[in-house]
Amino acid sequence: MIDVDAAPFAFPLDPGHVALVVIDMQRDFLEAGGFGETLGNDLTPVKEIVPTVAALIALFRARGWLIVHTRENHAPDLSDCPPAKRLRGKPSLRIGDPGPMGRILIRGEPGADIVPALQPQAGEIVLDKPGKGMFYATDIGETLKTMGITQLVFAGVTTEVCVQTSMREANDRGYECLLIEDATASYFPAFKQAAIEMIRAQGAIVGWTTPLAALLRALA
Ligand code: C5J
Repeated sequence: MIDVDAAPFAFPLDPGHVALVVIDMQRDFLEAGGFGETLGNDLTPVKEIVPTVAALIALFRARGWLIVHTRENHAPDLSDCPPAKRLRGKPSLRIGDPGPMGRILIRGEPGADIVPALQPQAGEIVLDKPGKGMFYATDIGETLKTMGITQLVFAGVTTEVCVQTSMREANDRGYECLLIEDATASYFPAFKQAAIEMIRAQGAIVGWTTPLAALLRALA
């Protein structure tokens, strides 16, 4: 075990059983004309973390540790998108509508792909998920179990929605979860901060949090 300086106390990283999960770093959430912007959000905070997420991915690649990239998206016929999700709110474009990067959040469309700077490499898992959480309607649980993964390090967007939901799902399934604070973002910085505090409250009730620098120091 390698002790990583984290909150609320050191995270005991197990090099043989850890994977990185990069949540939804997709063009639809980060780029102009995508779903995030159609909801009226300022993209600045989510774009800012790209270099830190790239450094985290490079760290895992250098050690040959598993990396999972998730993409929130839906089938072209929207059969996996409940009306309650598609019709919620007043976005200028709804899921499935044609936009400047193809149909919004539809599997295979340019906007649903991961941003160019964080493209997955061969051997890494790309997980398409129709929900906020990475375990809902996916087979990732079986895959991680087969690979002997017991710890998940989290990054990506947005902290309080798909990252936090996936961490909570993972925590309930028995994974030890570490969130890299500067490799995650929300359109609402206050929500990011609140999510970080909720995750690590009450003795790491959902998991641990730490900046990338602390993980780098521990693995140096
Ligand atoms: C949202 C996500 N915010 N990836 N998706 O709708 O957090």
